[in-house]
Amino acid sequence: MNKLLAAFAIATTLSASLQAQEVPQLGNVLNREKISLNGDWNYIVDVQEEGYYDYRMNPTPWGFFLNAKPQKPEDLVEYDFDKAPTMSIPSDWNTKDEKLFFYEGTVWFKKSFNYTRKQGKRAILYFGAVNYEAIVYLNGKKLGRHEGGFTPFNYDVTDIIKEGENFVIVKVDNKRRKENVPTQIFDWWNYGGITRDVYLVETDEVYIENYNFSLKKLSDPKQKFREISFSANLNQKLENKCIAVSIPELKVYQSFMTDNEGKVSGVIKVKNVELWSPENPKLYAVKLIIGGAPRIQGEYRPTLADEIGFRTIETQGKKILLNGKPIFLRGISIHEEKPNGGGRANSVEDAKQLLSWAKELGCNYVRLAHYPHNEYMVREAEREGILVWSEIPVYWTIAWENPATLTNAKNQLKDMIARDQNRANVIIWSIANETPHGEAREKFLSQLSEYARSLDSTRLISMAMEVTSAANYHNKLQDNMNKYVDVISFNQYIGWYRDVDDAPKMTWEIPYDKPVIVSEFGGGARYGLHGEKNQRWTEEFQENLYRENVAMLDKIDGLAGTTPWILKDFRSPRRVLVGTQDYYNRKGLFSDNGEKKKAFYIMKEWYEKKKEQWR
Ligand code: GCB
Repeated sequence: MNKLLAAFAIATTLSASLQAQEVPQLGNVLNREKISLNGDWNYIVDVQEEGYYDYRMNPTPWGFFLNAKPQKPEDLVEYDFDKAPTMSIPSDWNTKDEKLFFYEGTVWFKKSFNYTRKQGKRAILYFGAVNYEAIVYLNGKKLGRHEGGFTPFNYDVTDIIKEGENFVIVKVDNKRRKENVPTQIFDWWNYGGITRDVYLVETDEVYIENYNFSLKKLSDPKQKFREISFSANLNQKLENKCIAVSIPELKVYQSFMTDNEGKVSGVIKVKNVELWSPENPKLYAVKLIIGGAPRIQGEYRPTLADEIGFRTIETQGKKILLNGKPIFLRGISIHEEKPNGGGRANSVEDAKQLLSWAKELGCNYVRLAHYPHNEYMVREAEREGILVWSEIPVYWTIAWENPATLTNAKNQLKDMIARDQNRANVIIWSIANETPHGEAREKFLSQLSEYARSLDSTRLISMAMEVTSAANYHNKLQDNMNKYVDVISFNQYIGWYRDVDDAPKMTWEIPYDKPVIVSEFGGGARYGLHGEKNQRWTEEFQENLYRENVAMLDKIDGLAGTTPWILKDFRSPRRVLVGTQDYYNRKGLFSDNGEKKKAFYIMKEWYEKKKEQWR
């Protein structure tokens, strides 16, 4: 046996006794004690997955995850992470390395770091998102595989992390596949990589995994106090542990005892609570304390802090009620792309810039399309009083009949909800976009919507549908999925993909007693290209399309909101028209460099009117 093989044998025997495991998502990671593993990671582009499969396509025990080094001069090791280039993480590889602009395949990433063990602490390796598939290793030991490019996942590595130097290796694969979620084709850039933050979270042995606060609807208008449902769970099934909730501004200090599942739930009564709304995005400082208040001054009690807003959301006939009052959602659709140029947005600054444009447009609401965006975006929107529609990438023609595809979609839904369940601004979970009618789709989506409701019964469920019949300028929405949603949403492209100049003639029939959101409309324009209003790609064409569309939307009965497509031009491999598109979908109200197109002002004016009408 050569030395490498011997080392591998020892490593595997040793590791057999040591455990690392995927654990349920940690809620509120941003406010936990943690070490950032962001920064420079070495990377190796591996087109044929040489680092994973041998030449017979069997997984190789000699994979790159070992981070092997030659031990003696004659040893053959055909890779070396330490000689490989570095990429700053989080990022997408497409805009970080020009050779990888169109790349779809495997890239290996490695980060070495020093760790000092702390008595009584657990170490949890957390990834905000990796697109699309991640296989993660710590010190050569596999932690697990995660699928889905926009949701967090984490592994408890307490037993295998070492004092001193450690290395994490991630095999990232963004190949598109028919059975994936999203499926093989979609109209946005398939940015690959470790696209969100990586942390080593340090928790206590017993910690709060996740928790939920939600304001109950008023049961009696004369009620003097409000009720907040609260629940939380520990990482272990420990009975009779105390979890206290403190909300000083509301004079709340309340203790709950865990059941034999390590869970607590109950009701907190509050007086004079200021409700969260776009006009007053009030957040309360909240603390969760394991063990309750220290009886002895200075005694350690594990504490998790958050800022929580309280509001209710519901529908009544064709109205959406926020805090019991009808609201019109003045929205805009947004892709998770940096405000200037392309590339995945991944920072607070990106979120602030994108949201400031939405605000300038007059928005109180955004559709975060077509997948869960990063947590900074949702939290920043919450601080700024912007409501959110959040969705999973069940987009176009998913493999409806494949059980693994449904499981994958459910996991993404569960993880999206787990992360953002305490954000007051998130009001709608959307489970699909523009999916083709048929029995298999109905079975799939009905299960998904029931699952969403079982995870969160306090928010609205929707999906972006399509107009199914349009004869003699009469548009009728007919979709069997109507019974599974609270809000009827649909995309329509009158004036762009169909019926140019016919918007004024259109009539609408949406035969459901539910609020209506037009989740997309719009058309393309190249910023700075001017001409007649009937000339495609000019700003004037887009401006006219918006003018006609908003006039038409005013005729839709039950219209409760709109999210035109889209805030900013975004990269898409489907948009190949040279000189005009250049791999950008040009439907933005802003160009890819953040310049306003003329249509922006049409939309802004209409939203000013809506604001007045719905005051
Ligand atoms: C749609 C899709 C969106 C596309 C858009 C377009 O209906 O939902 O993802 O980007 O149309 O520009 O065609």
